[in-house]
Amino acid sequence: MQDKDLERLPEQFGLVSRRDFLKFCAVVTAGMGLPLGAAVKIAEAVASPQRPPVIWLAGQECTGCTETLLRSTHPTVEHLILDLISLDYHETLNAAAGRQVEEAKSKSMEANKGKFILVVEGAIPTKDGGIYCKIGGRPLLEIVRETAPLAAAVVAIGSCASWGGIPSAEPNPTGAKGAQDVLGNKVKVVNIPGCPPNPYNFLSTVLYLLTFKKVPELDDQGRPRFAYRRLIHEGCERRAHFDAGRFALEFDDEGHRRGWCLYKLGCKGPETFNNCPSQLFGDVGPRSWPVGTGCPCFGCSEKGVGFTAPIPAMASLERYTPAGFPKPPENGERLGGGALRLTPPAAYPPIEPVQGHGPSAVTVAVLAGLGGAALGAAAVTALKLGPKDSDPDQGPHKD
Ligand code: FSX
Ligand code: SF4
Ligand code: F3S
Repeated sequence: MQDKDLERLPEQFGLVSRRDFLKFCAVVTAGMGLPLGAAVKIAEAVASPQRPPVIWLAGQECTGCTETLLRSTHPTVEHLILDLISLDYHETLNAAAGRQVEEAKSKSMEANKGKFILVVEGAIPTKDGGIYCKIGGRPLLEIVRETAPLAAAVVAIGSCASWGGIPSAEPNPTGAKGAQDVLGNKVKVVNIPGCPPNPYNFLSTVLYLLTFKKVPELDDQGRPRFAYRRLIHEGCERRAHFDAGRFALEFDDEGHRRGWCLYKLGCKGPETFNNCPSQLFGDVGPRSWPVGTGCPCFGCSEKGVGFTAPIPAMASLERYTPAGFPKPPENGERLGGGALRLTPPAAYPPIEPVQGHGPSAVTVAVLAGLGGAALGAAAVTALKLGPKDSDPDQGPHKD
């Protein structure tokens, strides 16, 4: 970065110094896979006196998405967010309330038609005309459908807004859906799933929108590729234990205390796309993410996994990494050499050792009959000889 680049920028970005802000921009730039020179472009876009207006709508949610932005530090994401955008409407953060704030929203939408960013937080109930979530007496469904076409970009923050999240879990009594589902194909929504999502993924997306005036490259679920292109399992610090067959089998057992792989406790890292292992949470250093603290990933950001798959269920190992292979082959064949290998190398034992099926009850009965034993005794024998539960704790790599 040249000195002349620095001189073009203000010394302070709100409460954040120029030096800290540029460092932050360099990290964000690298995280998005952009060349380092883009950091200055981002900083310039943020320094622009024209702060883009943001309308932030909230539906069925726990406000964790807003909280995650407000609780970050180094540099304080909330200051950056609040300094670089003009937050014209946010039900949790607005000082005003009621009719006054609804009027302010209408005015901002009118004055900034085609220029504002619409952020949707929370799911949108669609059953019975959307009456299960009303703002200012009107269903959120109606408000989202009326606001989105006027926006320059629509960002769904959190799993609820991206694909329904918790409110859409079975039996989904309110018909909760994500923003893209209720808007159809006319409006493209950028999804930042996670419950809550990582604030840096949101901030990076906003910075990209502001700097390049277009949405970042998205995957087939509308997620920015820079944040969701890899499975958690690919970057997990416990991956070596998975490969070597070392698993925690119970919370607080020896394997758990030693930091072994959480797959057998239901970790959904092998089927969840997100950058949690590298982006981390809360700016408090290494291991500050669910698996790092000993808690299996439950797939909070992945549609069809989080709030859907049973928490103790073992994850499917059949996902493909999109790195180099955006989609698996149509015919269901396995991908070739470049595909991610989710199962351990052949040198190690398989995750679930192949078991013999054991003798069938009929075979045992015949054998028992031949030996002159009664059929009841044969059934008892069959139970004793039946397939054993695998006992992974006895694996060859237990030390
Ligand atoms: Fe959902 Fe966000 Fe989870 Fe909560 O608002 S993604 S329930 S963290 O807060 O929408
Ligand atoms: Fe990490 Fe979970 Fe994969 Fe184990 S299964 S390596 S804990 S992501
Ligand atoms: Fe969610 Fe799993 Fe990351 S539970 S926060 S996607 S580690």
